[in-house]
Amino acid sequence: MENDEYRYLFKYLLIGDPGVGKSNLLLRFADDKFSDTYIYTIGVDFKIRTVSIDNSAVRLQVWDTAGQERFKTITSSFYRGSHGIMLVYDVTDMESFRHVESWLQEVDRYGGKDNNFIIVGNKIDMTSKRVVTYEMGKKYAERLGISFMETSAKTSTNVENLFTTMAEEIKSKIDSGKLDTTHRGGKVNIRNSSPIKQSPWKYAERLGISFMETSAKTSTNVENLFTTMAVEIKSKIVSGKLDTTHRGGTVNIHNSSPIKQSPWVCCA
Ligand SMILES: Nc1nc2c(ncn2[C@@H]2O[C@H](COP(=O)(O)OP(=O)(O)O)[C@@H](O)[C@H]2O)c(=O)[nH]1
Ligand SMILES: [Mg+2]
Repeated sequence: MENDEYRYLFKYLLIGDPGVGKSNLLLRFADDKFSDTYIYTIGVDFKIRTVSIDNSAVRLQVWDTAGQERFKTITSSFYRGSHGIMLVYDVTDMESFRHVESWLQEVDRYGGKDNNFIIVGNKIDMTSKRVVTYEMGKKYAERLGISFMETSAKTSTNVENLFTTMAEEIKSKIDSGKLDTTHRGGKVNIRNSSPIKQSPWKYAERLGISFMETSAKTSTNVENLFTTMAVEIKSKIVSGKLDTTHRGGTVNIHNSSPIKQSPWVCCA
């Protein structure tokens, strides 16, 4: 299902150490591809795929991050507006499993607590190199009350399941009123300010225009503002709604003859 009609839009984040397979999980899910080499993600990037959950179209906007090299530079704005976080480790790399805890602390610090979580042990196809057993991962997640799944981006094992299970969990929370998503994607949280009145949202909504409040001084929502706009533009391009063939370069003056004099010399 790749049409543009969708009832739900969920923002997922993929986090975890470098090399655990975050980008490949996303590549497998979004494009059904796998890359044998490390995929270089600069900062953050995302892909979109629409899936069907209980006969409802759910658009998943999945954000991929670069790991360690960006560790601690991923800020609250990245977590803001997200619904689900996939914390990935590599079952052949004990260190990446140990780091799950620091990633959870990191998420906590930046206010990503409201998210649905799942801990993901990836690369289970590499059976002879496995050092983190299923039981270790399962027990750890259970103790924290977090969902757990093992995957292989290479063989596709559980990848579809991973993304749709999380969507099911989020959707059922929304449907049962446990999760308010009204203002997700542009959630404003300005310290010491009085609650935002409904009106600006309503006004923008009535016009069908996106809306966000910011503070350049405190950085509130600034990152979010620019990336949300990028998301919207990119998804329009990806879905073919926006033709960018001639953007940014080609000049096309109807019925004009070629410029005869130097365009720089004018009006002397
Ligand atoms: N065998 C195997 N290799 C994988 C799997 N997922 C990723 N890799 C490999 O692990 C390396 C890092 O993958 P990448 O997706 O770039 O990791 P990221 O840094 O977490 O985004 C690459 O060489 C991938 O081919 C998997 O499920 N099985
Ligand atoms: Mg990556």
